This record gives sequence, structure tokens and C-alpha cells, in this order.
Amino acid sequence: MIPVQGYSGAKVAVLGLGRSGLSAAKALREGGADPLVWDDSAETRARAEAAGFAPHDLSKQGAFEDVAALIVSPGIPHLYPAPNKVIAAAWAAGVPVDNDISLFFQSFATRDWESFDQMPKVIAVTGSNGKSTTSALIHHILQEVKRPTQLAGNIGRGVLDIEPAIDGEVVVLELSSYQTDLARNLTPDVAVFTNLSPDHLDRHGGFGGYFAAKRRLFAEGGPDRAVIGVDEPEGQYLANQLSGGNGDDRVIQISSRTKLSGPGWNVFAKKGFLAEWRKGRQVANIDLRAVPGLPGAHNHQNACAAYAACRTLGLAPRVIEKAFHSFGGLPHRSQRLAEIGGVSYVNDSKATNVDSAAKALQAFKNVRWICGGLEKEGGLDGLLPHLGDVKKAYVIGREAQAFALQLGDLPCEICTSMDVAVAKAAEEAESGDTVLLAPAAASFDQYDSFEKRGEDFAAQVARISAG
Ligand code: UMA
Ligand code: ADP
Repeated sequence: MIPVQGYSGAKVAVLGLGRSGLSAAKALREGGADPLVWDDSAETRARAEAAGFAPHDLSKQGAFEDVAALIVSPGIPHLYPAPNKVIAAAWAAGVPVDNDISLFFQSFATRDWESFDQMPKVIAVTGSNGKSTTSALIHHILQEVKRPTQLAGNIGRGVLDIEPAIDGEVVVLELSSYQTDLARNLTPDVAVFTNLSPDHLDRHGGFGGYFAAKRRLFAEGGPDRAVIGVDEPEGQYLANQLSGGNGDDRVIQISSRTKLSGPGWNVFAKKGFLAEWRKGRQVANIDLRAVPGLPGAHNHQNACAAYAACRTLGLAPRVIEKAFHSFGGLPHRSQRLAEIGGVSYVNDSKATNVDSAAKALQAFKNVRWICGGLEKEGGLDGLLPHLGDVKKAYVIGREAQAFALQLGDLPCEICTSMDVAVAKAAEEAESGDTVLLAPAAASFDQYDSFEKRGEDFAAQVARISAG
């Protein structure tokens, strides 16, 4: 755990007691603060009590008297669609609102560092899609080269939950827009922006607000190096704005679409090959086609991002290439589960938005597509240009009918539940087909999480495999 610095002896309110909230409360206590904890769910309050934290009702009149700060969990809306009442009360009382990411950056450096030979660093990864894969890949490469490293953030582990950095350690943080939006301190050494497409629009008041939240990591944080995906205009704008001009290699541009031939520092993937160019010269060329853990152009974008981040640490191209080959990929992201009678079964349950589902559809041929769930704002139009390799859609979710109606002329079957969808797709599939779960929707209408949805898919596939 990272003891929080700067609040010793002070009362600090903590709203939300899930993974980030509870670890923030523990880290505040470890740093000498008095955490006043609250969660709107009675069940979670009971769990926190069992962990040694007596709940303190932050919604009560006067709850913010003598409170130094309010630490808010990322899942709790602070502005859109409407501010949580406790947050509004903190504003009214003039109490600074902050989050665990900010406490992490404020507390990361310690007096121990005075005896270190190599200063610890933080690499922070944001973007709409590919954050987890890129973060996990950077972490994996660092492990392979035996560099001390820890991985935390939106990937599932509270950032204050990790151990204080040791000599030469690199902490890799995956940061969501919810997290970058609220953090007052955001000071990574290296910041990565993978790409941008619509997601979480309700929480940011639209696409502009969503981009502004991610942009804070670069604008507020002033990282020494910025790795920026330039396949969308927002990335191009960001790269241009952060760069001092030709040859400024504080910015590394990455692309999975375009050969980047500018004079700066560029890493791009085309036709399955990753190339690094610096100051007009090619530095490296890596064949990604046979890397099993990184299938498809979207994963080649992640490879470029992770490669560039590791190059900023001085790792050699050959070393990074070798580590790519031992990367196993993450569950629920283009995860090949089985091949049964020549039919592949791929779990991409994490494709919860239109862009990630479109990328999955482009990565496979002869697709029998299991899709549907809780639709996000913005509609499904972005998928329509990518349905060329889809033979048929098997639609799940409570609103399966409405989802199917948006898929144009594509043959569709309303299955509603996963067991029906997998059974039907398996029955109709021919050798050479891929049965792909890439829902283009959140899971919460039928499951607790995208992981549970992916596990259900895997269980149905296992049933078919067992005959
Ligand atoms: N709560 C309230 N009032 C509210 C809403 C929620 O009190 O109005 C309480 C809930 O009762 C619950 C707690 O807040 O007890 C949950 O907080 P949370 O939703 O922030 O969940 P955590 O467990 O703290 O997990 C968070 C991230 N969750 C979200 O951003 C929604 C996790 O990312 C992250 O891994 C974890 O911190 C550690 O850093 C998950 C996620 O879904 C994976 N992220 C989104 C995504 O990837 O799309 C952004
Ligand atoms: P995030 O953490 O940003 O949600 P993940 O690595 O967990 O990213 O991947 C989320 C979804 O997006 C998965 O469906 C995955 O297959 C897909 N994906 C992964 N990398 C990319 C990328 N670079 N561009 C678009 N989609 C991607």
C-alpha cells in the first residue's frame, strides 16, 4: 500500500467503498489521516465496516465541517448526467474534491528515493480502447527484462493498493476518463493515448467532454514523453499541441493505419509489420503477424503504443520484440477459446462499445457474430461499414429486437440469451467460420460485468466441446 502523504492528522472524506474507495481509505489511514467513509449502498457499507471502517454519513447536514478533502470513486458521477449529492455538498462547503489517482501522484515519491540509483517512473495509459491490453503488454515487457514493475488503475486494482516503488521500478497505470477527469495531481513520466471513439458520453456531457477528460493527462500532467495515437483528429490535435515542432521527440506518434514519415519520432504498423522511424531514419522493423497474443490491426496499435512507451525507457527493439511473443493476451479480448470441427470460438466480451466491436469484426473472417446487450449512447451506425465478413448475427440482451433492427440487411436471429445464441451459431457454423462474441454493448442488462458475460460464453462453448 502507498501511504497517502499530505493529510496527516486531517479528516478526509471518502465516497464510494469499492476497489478504489476502500484502498484509498486504507492508504489515507496508513498516512496518518482520519478517513470518514461513506457509500450509498448499505451492503457495501457493511463490508467496509467489516474491514474496520465505521461509516460516516456524508449526506448529513454539516458532514463536511473540518474536512480537508473529499475523495470520490470513479464510478460516481461528479458532473454528468447529474452530480452526486454528496459531491455537490462538498462543493457548497468549499471542500476540494479529488480522487485516488491524485493521492497516488501526490504520495508516490518518498524519502527512500534519495538512496536509489535509478528513479522510479510512472507510465500512464489512457484512450477509448486498448488501455488494458497496452498497459498489460508494457508490464509484461518490463517483467521479461526483469525490471521491477507493478500494474494498477482501471485494470482492476486500486492505484494506492500497490507497494511503494523500489529502486528503478516502473509503475504502469491504466487510467479511464472518469479517473483523469477528477484528479488534481496527474504527473506521469510517460503518458500514452491509444485512440478515441465514443464511449461514456453520458458521464462527460458528450464527445467533447470525453476528450477533454482524457486530454487532462497530457495538458495538466506535462509528461516528459507522450505517446499519441494519431489515427483520429483528436490524437493529431493533441500530438501537434504537445510538440514544440519538427524533430521534437518528446512526442512519439503512433498509427495502425498510416505510414508516418514526419521528421519526429514515429512508430506505426502496416500490413502486420511494426516500424520505428526517428529523425527521418528507420530504426526498427518487427513482424507482428506471428505474434499469437496480439491478433488484428487493433492489437497492432496496442503493440505500437507499448513498444513506444518501452523505447522511452531505453529498451532495445529486439528485446521488446522477443517479449511480444511471450505475451498471452488478456481474457475477454480477442481471446481464442477453442476450435471445434474447424470452427473457432473467440471471446471479445470486452467489446462493449461500437469501435471495439468493429475492430474485432475486422480481425476475423466468416464471422457468426454474437452481439447485443445494454446499448450505449450514439447508436450502432459505426458498425455498418464493418459487417462485410459477418455471415449472421445472433442477438442477445433484453432489447435484442431493437438492437437487431439497427443492423440493416444483415441476417439476424433474435436469441436473447447466451445459451441459445451459442447453440444456434454452433449448429449453423461451417468449417472455417469464427463464432465471435463482440457485443458492442454493455453487459449490465443481463450480467454483473463483461467478465461474467465472457465466462458464460466460455461455459456454453465448453458444453459444445464436450458434445
Ligand atoms: N456508489 C455510490 N454512489 C453512487 C454510485 C456508486 O456510493 O452514486 C458506490 C457503489 O455502491 C460502490 C462504489 O461506489 O460501492 C463503486 O465505485 P466504482 O464504481 O468507482 O468501483 P470501484 O470498485 O472502485 O472500481 C473503480 C473502477 N470502476 C469504474 O470506473 C466504474 C474500476 O474500473 C477500476 O478497476 C477500479 O476502480 C480500480 O481502479 C472498472 C470499469 O468498469 C473496470 N471502468 C470503466 C471502463 O473500463 O469502461 C471506466
Ligand atoms: P480498454 O481497457 O481501453 O477497454 P482493452 O484492451 O480492455 O481496452 O480492450 C477493450 C476492447 O477493445 C476489446 O474488445 C478489445 O478487443 C478491443 N480493443 C483492444 N485494443 C483496441 C484498439 N487499439 N482499438 C480498438 N479496439 C481495441
